[in-house]
Amino acid sequence: MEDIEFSQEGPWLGNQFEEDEALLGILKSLIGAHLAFEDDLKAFGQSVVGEMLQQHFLCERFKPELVQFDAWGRRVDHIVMHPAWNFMHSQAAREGLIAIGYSGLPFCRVHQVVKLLLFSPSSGLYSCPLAMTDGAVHLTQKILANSPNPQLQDTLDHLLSRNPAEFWTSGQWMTEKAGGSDVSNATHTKAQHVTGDTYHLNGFKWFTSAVTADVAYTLARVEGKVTLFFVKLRRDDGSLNGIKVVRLKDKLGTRQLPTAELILEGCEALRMSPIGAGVKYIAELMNLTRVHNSISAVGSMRRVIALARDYAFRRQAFGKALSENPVHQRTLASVEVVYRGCLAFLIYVAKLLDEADKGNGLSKMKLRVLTPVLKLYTAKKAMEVVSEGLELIGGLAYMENSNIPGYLRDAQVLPIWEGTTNVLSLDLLRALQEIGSPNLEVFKSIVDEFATNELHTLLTNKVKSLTSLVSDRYYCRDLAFGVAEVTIAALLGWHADKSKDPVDQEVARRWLNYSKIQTVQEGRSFTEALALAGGASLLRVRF
Ligand code: UCC
Repeated sequence: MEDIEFSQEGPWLGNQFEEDEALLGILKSLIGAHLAFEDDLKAFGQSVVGEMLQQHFLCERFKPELVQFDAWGRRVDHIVMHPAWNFMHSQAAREGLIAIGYSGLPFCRVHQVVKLLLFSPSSGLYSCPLAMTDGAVHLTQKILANSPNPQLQDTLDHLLSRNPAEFWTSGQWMTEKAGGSDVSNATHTKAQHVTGDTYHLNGFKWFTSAVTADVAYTLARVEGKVTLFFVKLRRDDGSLNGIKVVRLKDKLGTRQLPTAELILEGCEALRMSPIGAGVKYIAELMNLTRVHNSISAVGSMRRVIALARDYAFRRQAFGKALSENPVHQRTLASVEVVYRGCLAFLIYVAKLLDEADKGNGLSKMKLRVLTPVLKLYTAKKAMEVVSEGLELIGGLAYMENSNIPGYLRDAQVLPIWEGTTNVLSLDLLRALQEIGSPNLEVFKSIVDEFATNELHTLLTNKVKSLTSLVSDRYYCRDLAFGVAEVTIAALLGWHADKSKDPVDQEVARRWLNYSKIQTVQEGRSFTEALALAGGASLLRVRF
C-alpha cells in the first residue's frame, strides 16, 4: 500500500537570475561590479518562472494549425496559434527584448542578451521570431544608414516598439527546396522588376517562419544573381501579399513554431541590396541570429541544470538524497563546468556586440570570427548537457507530462538551423581570411588579453598547434572546436583570477581537463559546491 501511495516530488524553480551565481559572477567580471540593469534582471528572473512558464508549456502542447480554406471555399491560409503565443508576443514587447539592445545605454547588448537568456527556456520558442527580428533590426539600420526609406523606417519603429499592439516581428526566408546551406546555388526564386525598387517574387520557400510575422527578408534572383528583398506579408486589407502556405512542417522538435512551406506568386517586394549582393547583405542578419542560437543553447543548459540540481534534493535513492551521492554530485558538477564555460563565452560575445555597435573596429573583427565558433560550439554542448540533465533526473524527465522532453527535442535543432557545424567551421576559415588573420593572430590576441602566467604559455602553444589546421578545410571542424576551447579557457582563467573565488578557480582548472588542453588534478573538495551551488530552490515555483 505504501508503494501505491508514494508520489515523487518534482523539481521546483526559483528566481532564474538570483539563483545563478555563475551568471552574476561573470557579468561582474566582464562589465564591472555595478550592474545598472541588475534590478530589471532580478524582476525578470522571477517572471520567467511565473505565469510565463505555464504559457510556455501551452505553446508546446497546442501546436500551430493551418486553415487553408474557409467554409465557402475561399483560400485564407490562416495559421491558428494558441493564445499563449500572443502572450509571449506581448511579454517580448513590454520587456523590451528587442528594444533594449538598441537603447544606446552602456552594455545594452549584454542586458538584452541576459534577458533573452532568462526568457528563452520559458518562451514557448518565441525566442525564434525574436532572433530573426533582432537580426532584421540590425540589417534594417545598416540599410537605412545608406539610403533613407520611409517604409523601412516605419518598419524599424515597429520592430523596436515596446507596445504589444505595435510591435512587429520579422521572418528570414533563405532556404529553398534545393538546400539550406548552399544558399547561393539553392536560391531559385525569381524577381521580376515592376518599377523603381519594387519587384514581384515567384518561387518556393521551403523552410520559413511562416506568415505569423509581419515582415521578412528574403533572397531572389535578379538577372540571375542572388539579391536581398524586403517583404511585407500582408496588404492593407489584411490579405496575404502573393503568398500561399503549402503546409506546416512536421518536425522532431520546435513544434511550437509555425514553420511553413510558402509559394510566392507575384509577392510584392522591395530590393534592398545591389544586384548579386544578397548573401553578403543577409549575412548581417544571420550573424545575429547565430548569437541568438547560442543564447537558446546556453539557456537550455541552464534550465535543465537548475531542474536537475533542485531535484537532487527531493529524490531519495539508495537510502539518501541524490544530492548526497558522490557520483551524482560529480556528474552535476561536470555539466555545470560546461555551462559556465559556454556562458562566459556568450557574455564575452555580447560585450563585443556592444563594442561593435559603438563602432569599435577590433571588436567587430573578433565578433566576426567568434560568432560562428560560439554558435557551433554551444549548440553541440547544449545537446550534451541537456541530454545529461534529463538522465540526472531519470525516467520521469522522459515523460511528456513532466514538460522536460521538449528541451531535448528543441536542442537538436540548434546545431542544424542557422548553419550546421560544418558550414560554420568553413565560415570560420572565411572569416579568418576576411579579417586578415590567416595564422590565428586574432586568437593569439584574445589569449594575450585574458590569459596570465602559465596559462598564457599553455594557451599560446595550443593556438600555435591549431595554426597548422587553418590551411586544410578537411580539419576546419577540429580547428573550430579547438579555438572555442582555448577562448573559453582564457576567459575562465581570467575570471577566476579576478573574482578570487575558489569555485571559479576550480571551474577554470576542470575546463582544462574537460577540453583536454591539459590534464590537471581535480579538486574533489569542490565537487559539492559546484554541483549544488544555491541548494534547493528557495523562492520556489513548481515546474
Ligand atoms: O532561416 C533559417 C531558420 C530560421 C529560424 C531562425 C532561428 C534562429 C535561432 C533561434 C533561437 C531559438 S535557417 C537557414 C539559415 N541558413 C544559413 O544559416 C545558411 C548557411 N549557409 C552559409 O552560411 C553559407 O556559408 C553561405 C550561404 C554564406 C555560403 O554562400 P556563398 O554564396 O557560397 O558564400 P560566399 O561566396 O563565400 O560569400 C558571399 C559573400 C562574401 O562577401 P564578398 O562578396 O564581399 O566576398 C562573404 O564574405 O558573403 C560574405 N559572407 C559573410 N559575411 C558570407 N557569410 C558571411 C558571414 N557569416 N558574415 C559576413
